[in-house]
Amino acid sequence: MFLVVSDSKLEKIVSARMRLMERHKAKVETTPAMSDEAPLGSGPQNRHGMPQVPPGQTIAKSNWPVLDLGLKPEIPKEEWRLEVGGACDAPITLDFQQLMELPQVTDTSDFHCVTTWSKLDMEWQGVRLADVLALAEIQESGSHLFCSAYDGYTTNIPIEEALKPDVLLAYAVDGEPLPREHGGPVRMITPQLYAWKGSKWIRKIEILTEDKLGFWEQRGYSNTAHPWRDDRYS
Ligand SMILES: Nc1nc2c(c(=O)[nH]1)N[C@H]1C(S)=C(S)[C@@H](COP(=O)(O)O)O[C@H]1N2
Ligand SMILES: [Mo]
Repeated sequence: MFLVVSDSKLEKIVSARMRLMERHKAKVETTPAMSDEAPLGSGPQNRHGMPQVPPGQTIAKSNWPVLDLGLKPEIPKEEWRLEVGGACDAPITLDFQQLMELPQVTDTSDFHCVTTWSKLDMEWQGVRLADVLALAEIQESGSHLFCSAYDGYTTNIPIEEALKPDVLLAYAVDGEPLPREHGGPVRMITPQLYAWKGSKWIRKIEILTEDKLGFWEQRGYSNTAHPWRDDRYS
């Protein structure tokens, strides 16, 4: 069940993002190169005395912005499924109950949106993606993940990023079930990469033997997406 966004709405969202991308490129051209001693860290303990937020980001203080393609699929948690397949020996489909039977973690991390806001110290509850990938028994040749969501969104990351311990399939934040507008019942988070790499309403993870670009990556967003390197667009 993939939803489809209306073309005009999608076009508006994409063109706003494209204008932001052009603005950023213009700014970078007139700015001296930034040094790259930044840690790839998440959570306060990993900021290593660096500024609180990566270059070009500002802290979203009170509310948590909602960013997506405009559809907010409503998936009762009883109906939510995550398929994991592709280059693995034990493809699986997990339901919510099965997700809850895996080792549970609570982890505090930061959330950086490429549109320049960050939320700090978010307390997530979920399951490490690494544990789910281990269950699926990734083959040696598996090098990238291609994630798809119930709203039709897609995004890709290399396995090395996917295995980082703060990459979660999250179902609760700050002690509350993850609200639908933020990707509930279950979303992925990638605290060490810009937040677009984490699918809300995650539905499917394909393990690939070569990289394949997702929605924003096809539209000029950086494939690597490291916030501390101001690595926004390719
Ligand atoms: N399924 C889906 N996941 C998505 C998106 C989307 O449009 N659809 N947008 C991404 C972007 S650009 C960001 S910044 C974060 C925003 O998450 P939030 O709305 O909970 O703040 O979700 C990411 N994951
Ligand atoms: Mo974003």
